[in-house]
Amino acid sequence: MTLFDLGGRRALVTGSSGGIGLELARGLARHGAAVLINGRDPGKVRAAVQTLQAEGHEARPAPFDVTDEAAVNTGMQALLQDGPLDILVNNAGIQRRVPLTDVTLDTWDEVLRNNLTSAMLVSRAAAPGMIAQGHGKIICTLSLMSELGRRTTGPYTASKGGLKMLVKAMCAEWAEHNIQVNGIGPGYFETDMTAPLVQDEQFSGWVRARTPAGRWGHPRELAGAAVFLASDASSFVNGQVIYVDGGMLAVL
Ligand code: GCO
Ligand code: CA
Repeated sequence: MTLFDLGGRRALVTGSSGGIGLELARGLARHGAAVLINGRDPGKVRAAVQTLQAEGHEARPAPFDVTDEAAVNTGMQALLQDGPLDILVNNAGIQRRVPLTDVTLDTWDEVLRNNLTSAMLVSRAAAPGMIAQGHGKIICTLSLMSELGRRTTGPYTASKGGLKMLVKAMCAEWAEHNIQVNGIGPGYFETDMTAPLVQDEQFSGWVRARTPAGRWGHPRELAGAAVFLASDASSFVNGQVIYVDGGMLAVL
């Protein structure tokens, strides 16, 4: 039994029917966790579960809309029938690139609900069970935009900055119950969310030049930080962020 062993642990990863979320779920499952796959689209959730099961992992569907309070409470009550969660990864998020002078209130609300409010709703539902069992792990997917702004990403940047502070707020209230709450901050990774940027040769070239590692990250390179923060190896790490960005935030 290594420090990183997640055998016997149940992990919910929100927004995990694809992209970074699916890679995080795969990483936790590879270290023994039983993973619950979440997304708004039941079909995509089922497909992701089948993919992970075909790889020999323990995966089950938990489709519900993390932006809708009633859906979260219903969905969480259903999965909590089988007992408290050991691990929650608040990964769900969207990107809407628009100059702040053009942003509509609907778009602003949509981004904040998906990226920030969802984490509060799901964590608020998961925490009582974690408190009762005397342990829990909550991990939030942050971003470079938890630290730095970039033109046309105002709503997303504000949401990811807020999410970093929600990590610290949850740490403040739940650390005494042996719940560790931390963040993972991805740099530029090739996913559906960043596809338009990867295909833009000028932007992609900028990312490669601005990243000390000289390349885009691969989503599988995020799993290690998630396994560390989900395991006993991080039992005294709380309110922190691990940036997985090829050095981008460290170097001008
Ligand atoms: C953008 C990208 C970034 C990445 C990621 C970086 O428009 O610059 O979408 O926001 O998605 O969040 O950490
Ligand atoms: Ca348990």
